[in-house]
Amino acid sequence: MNRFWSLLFLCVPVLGMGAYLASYFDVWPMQSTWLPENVSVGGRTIDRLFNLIHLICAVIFVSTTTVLAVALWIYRSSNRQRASHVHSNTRLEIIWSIIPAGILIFLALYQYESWANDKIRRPMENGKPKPPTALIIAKQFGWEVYYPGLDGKLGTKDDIYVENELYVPENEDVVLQLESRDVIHSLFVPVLRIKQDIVPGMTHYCWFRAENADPNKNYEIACTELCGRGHYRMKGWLHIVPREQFDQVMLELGTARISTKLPTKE
Ligand SMILES: [Cu+2]
Repeated sequence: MNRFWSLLFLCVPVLGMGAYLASYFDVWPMQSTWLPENVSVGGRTIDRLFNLIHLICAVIFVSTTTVLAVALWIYRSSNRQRASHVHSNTRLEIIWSIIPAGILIFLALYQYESWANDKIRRPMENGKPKPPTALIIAKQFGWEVYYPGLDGKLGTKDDIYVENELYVPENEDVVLQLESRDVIHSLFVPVLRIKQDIVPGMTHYCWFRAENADPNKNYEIACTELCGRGHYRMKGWLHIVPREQFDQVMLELGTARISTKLPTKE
């Protein structure tokens, strides 16, 4: 019976590793459970970081649970060995403090550039921060999307307004201005590896450069902040299209503009 428990503990790293590898290599029964498709330049770095952190966790997880299973096997009660009580081991404590600290410091430095590019260094245009391609106002429960009209400026009368449909040009730096009408929401676009909280009263910016996207596909935009009863249906669609198509869509939306009966930005 004692062996049963050691083997049961050994199942944890074995099954855990099996699931991890099957998911990573897209093998049955874990197909399509790894990361969703990525269509952003910055997303490549984020995926690399994610995979690295996952690998470090996997190594630590497998080694600690294997040691546990082996200890259970060797020191099972039928061996009738008396347990020896050990009080503190300074060298061990120093080792298990230094290794995690080293890993954390390494990760902090390794991700530095990616964080700076995604959160701090906003794309520039003619020496100035690039103006937003669209303003997104989150509300219970949807996304109001505003594009600058012909004057190229947001917050003016000719703004183009659509609900839950975000069009962006491919292979260009895109800046989004994010605001909220009511409570805290969070813009999540899995294929762009973007997630940004939106706090009422604050203006946030996020940016990305989309590549290798399918112009005929609708990519999901979700809210990842539990923002009320209708949170589950707070969904929008991202369309990544070539520049000419983007201009065409803007022209069509501008012509069919219905902003007179819709709220303009206050
Ligand atoms: Cu929300």
